[in-house]
Amino acid sequence: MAQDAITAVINSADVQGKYLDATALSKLKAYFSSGELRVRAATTISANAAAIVKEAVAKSLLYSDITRPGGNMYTTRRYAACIRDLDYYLRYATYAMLAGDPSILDERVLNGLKETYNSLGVPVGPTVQAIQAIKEVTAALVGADAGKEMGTYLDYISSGLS
Ligand SMILES: CCC1=C(C)/C(=C/C2=NC(=C\c3[nH]c(/C=C4\NC(=O)[C@H](C)[C@H]4CC)c(C)c3CCC(=O)O)/C(CCC(=O)O)=C2C)NC1=O
Repeated sequence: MAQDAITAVINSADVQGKYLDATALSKLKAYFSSGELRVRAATTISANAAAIVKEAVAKSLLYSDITRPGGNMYTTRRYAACIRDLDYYLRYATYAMLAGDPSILDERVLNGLKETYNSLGVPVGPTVQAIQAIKEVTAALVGADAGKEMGTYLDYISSGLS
């Protein structure tokens, strides 16, 4: 089950049958105090999602061999599938950023993804490059603090694919 920063600390205290300790409480405090930042970043990202992906693709994949005959992004169908995948990564990273927890990424994005990519010949290296470009474009848009937070979850997807 996907969880969030709150259920994560509660579950781990409950396993021990204890109240939240100082570490758990300070984790929660950090999560609550960054709440407005998270919501503001999510609002900006959702209003600019298509532009973020487009700019990230321009920075990373466009005009490379991958978009030419023989490349995995060649043909409109595959190009569109790639853009759609990047859109998923941005959207689910935004959910995880709001939740303050990466488990939703394991559950809904990374589960079986590597196998799917391998069987379709979708190259992981360029996919990770595009995700890293999304990270840069997003940080430029939402600012350093929220950008760093988003970066955590975009990196989580990158490592899950590699
Ligand atoms: C929400 C969770 C979720 C994810 C993550 C997801 C990914 C996903 N990407 C796919 C395909 C694909 N993914 C790509 C992506 C790329 N090719 C490249 O060269 C680029 C580097 C890269 C974009 C960055 C392409 C081109 C295909 C189509 C491959 C094919 O059918 O030949 C497929 C196979 C089925 C399909 O074509 O729709 C899945 C399941 N689906 C999901 O439901």
